[in-house]
Amino acid sequence: MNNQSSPMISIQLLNLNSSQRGNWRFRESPRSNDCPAAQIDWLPANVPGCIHIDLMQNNLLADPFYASQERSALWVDETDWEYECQFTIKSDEAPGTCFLRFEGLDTIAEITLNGEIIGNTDNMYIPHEFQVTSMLRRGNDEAGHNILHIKFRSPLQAGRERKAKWVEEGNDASKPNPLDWFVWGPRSFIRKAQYMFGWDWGPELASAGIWQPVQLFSVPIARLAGWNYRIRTLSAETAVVNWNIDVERMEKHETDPLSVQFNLAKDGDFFSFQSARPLEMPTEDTPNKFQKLLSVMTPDKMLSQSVPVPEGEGVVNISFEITIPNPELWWPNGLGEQNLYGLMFTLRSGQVGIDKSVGHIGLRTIQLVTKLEDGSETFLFRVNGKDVFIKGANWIPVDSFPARLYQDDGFIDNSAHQMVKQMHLIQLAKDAHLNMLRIWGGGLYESELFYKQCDRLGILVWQDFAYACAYYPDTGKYAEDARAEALAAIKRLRTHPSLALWCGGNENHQMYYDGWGGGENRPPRFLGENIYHKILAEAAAEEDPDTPYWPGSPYGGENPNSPDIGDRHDWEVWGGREDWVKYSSDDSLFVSEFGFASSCGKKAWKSCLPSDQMHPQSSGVKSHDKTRIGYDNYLNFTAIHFPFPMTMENLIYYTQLNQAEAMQYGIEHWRRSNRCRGVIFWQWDDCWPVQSWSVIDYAQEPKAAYYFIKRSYEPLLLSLHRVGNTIEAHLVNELDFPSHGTLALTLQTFDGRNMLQQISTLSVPAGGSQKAGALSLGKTKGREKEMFVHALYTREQGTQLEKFLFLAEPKDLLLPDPGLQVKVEQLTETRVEVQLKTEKFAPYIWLRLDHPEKSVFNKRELIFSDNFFHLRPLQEKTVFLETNWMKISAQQISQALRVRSY
Ligand code: BMA
Repeated sequence: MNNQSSPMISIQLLNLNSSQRGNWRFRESPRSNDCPAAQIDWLPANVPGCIHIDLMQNNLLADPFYASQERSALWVDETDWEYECQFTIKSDEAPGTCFLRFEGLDTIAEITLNGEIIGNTDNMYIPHEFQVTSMLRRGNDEAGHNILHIKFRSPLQAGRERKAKWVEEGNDASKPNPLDWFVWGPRSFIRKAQYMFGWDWGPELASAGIWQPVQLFSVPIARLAGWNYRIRTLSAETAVVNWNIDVERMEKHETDPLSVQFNLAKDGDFFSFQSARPLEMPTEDTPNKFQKLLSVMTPDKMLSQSVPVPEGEGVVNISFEITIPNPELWWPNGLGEQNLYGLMFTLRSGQVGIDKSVGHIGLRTIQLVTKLEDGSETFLFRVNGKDVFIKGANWIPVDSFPARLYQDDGFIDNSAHQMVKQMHLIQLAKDAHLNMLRIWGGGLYESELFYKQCDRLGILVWQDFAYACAYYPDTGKYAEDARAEALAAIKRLRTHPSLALWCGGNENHQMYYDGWGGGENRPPRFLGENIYHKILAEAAAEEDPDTPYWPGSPYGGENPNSPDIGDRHDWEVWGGREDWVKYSSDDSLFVSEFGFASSCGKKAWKSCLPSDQMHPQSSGVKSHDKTRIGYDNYLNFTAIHFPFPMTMENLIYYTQLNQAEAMQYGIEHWRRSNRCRGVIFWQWDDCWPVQSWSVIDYAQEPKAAYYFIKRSYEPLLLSLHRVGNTIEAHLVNELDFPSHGTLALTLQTFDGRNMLQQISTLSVPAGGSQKAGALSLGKTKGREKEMFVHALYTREQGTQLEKFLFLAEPKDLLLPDPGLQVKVEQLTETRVEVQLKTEKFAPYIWLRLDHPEKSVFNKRELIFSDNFFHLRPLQEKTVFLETNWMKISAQQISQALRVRSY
């Protein structure tokens, strides 16, 4: 939307966020006449924002992320809050029909404009729009003074009241169950991000507020109300695409002559942020940039069409077909290019543009195959007709306060900003060879930029609907609300080529089947079933029939977590108290969750702990472990393989190494199998500083597991595995062409003596996984603690892959002093290399920068090109540090660099 063509007939936007026209304040809500005086009276507020952020900024709440302060924030969620904004509209502003639009309100709110109630909202995930033309005051000075007021109910109290009412009304309900606080608590009754009520990696900060932008806009004649497309046929020669565009005509403009100009341009993916700054938000100016781009496009790269808008009341629909010659397909990361076509729609009244919308599409097909040709079960994603082994991660929201994503602090250069962080985290996923992120059902439907970044980088999105680990009321108004939410989410996200799957939610089927909290306490029926099997399934089939739908995760078979049908979550390891070596007996068709927890890095710890609490047994450290398994159990898992961590540094190092080994062990087991069609580990990121299953912590520091996973997700994987007294080497080739080369398998002592070596030549077909060699361990003769197995695969082209395997637990290895030498060299102003050389075996080399608090080294850009790796005797290795703009010097890096080898 913009007002550049003609202020009289085009859309006019009045931004009501704090940074613009809105003058916002908040207070504690006087509950009733008995309690007229609120404790906290009007104070300045942020919009977008939330109550916790506002209380912190007004020094009324200590940061709940810090030490154990989360516990003293509960009162905030037991309170009702009010927000108010005063703004002026001049006489000549906002002509035509006026709308007040809230992109996101969290959650149960009553909205009043100039004393009149304009609506009640009850869903955090969907935008709310109100026609307010006659309620607005216009005029210069006082006459144009408006007051917008929003009252938010305490989500905890409202949830409890709704639950009581549901039961009173005689509905099916959960029987009293010791786990009711989680599976049948207030969150089941409020359509608000479920993790905000507390999770096994997140604090209980339910919060409330105006978490996304607020806009007032006026539409004189008509507006673009939405667009969609369906690919009818896709071949090497042509793509036939059907378009649907909705135009909303305002009252008295039912017959105005209008048209939509449609432009589609190959390479027009201006959202690929090709600017001096790597990450740029689309701005009001974006359509102009697109226009410029169109003007230099050659006709063979551009398609244009002008389509008349039918007469009618309200929303009218235009549909037409376009044939794109020589289509360039969109592929997931690792399988080809992410070709995008840029789009622009211009709504015209006569010759004057009155509204514009820009976007992009990708040409691809996607299928979820659940039966193979021979009738056997599978769970397989097929993109453009090609089978894809999924290498994924589960995604949780990047902050406990999701409003932080939308706060406008001029964030382009601010690497700590949550939207930039989101973009960066997806880039790291691409770098680590991921091809899918599963947006887990206890979180959000993510920001627009999230999906654009996934489109651009080839990351398929498995989108859960927002239901997780609970029974949900699923009839009457709850059913209607579930449908409205599903339609809004589907209509917003369906145009993204990255969108691969709609899924009913997380672990709800499994919870009912397993009878969490005691099987005898199961409710009389599966509460929520109507949502997953009818409402969501129907909404997806109606509005996005080309994207597959799956009722839940895990799902399939009588036991929804069966290894033989559908997808499976492996929590026998960790949750079921099994150690990670148990992954080797899991022969699932598709593993959509599995993981092992570890400590966050030092930077994250420093952000939330006073220095006297920086030890593994401090109350602050323990309150940043939510894993619900017991802190001792968590550390004892690590102690199976690594020394028990007694210092903070060892807590970080050993728990992270243990997690890294766990993830490598599981991923490579499933990649070697010819049965499993994908792995999505738990979990990619964190929402606060915490010890969790994440592989990148809240401070954006990749853990050891990040580097291990990156190696295990390589398209050509060399994997070592011990079976009894034999070490097997496997090659898994996901490339489009066969791999030929030589494999050297060596048994060597840590001080460099070769005990045994086998060399073989190999040829692994495209898409194949095969056993490439084996080494019998007869020679170790009880000296397993002194030696290791090394595999080196040298491809015909000369590039090499290597892998190591220990024959004893890392904690028991008898390691000589490695004699590690380190040298730092300046390559360019923004690139420095660290050269490493070792005399004897150097395991688990950890590079980090220890630096003062406010140093430039805090920038997330400074990530080592490799880390947490082994060096065999006499091996040399170079690791890079590179930034895209910030100057770094070898001298600074040398001073800050700490190198540790186990
Ligand atoms: C699964 C997830 C999450 C949880 C994780 C770790 O159950 O779906 O609910 O955080 O495991 O326990």
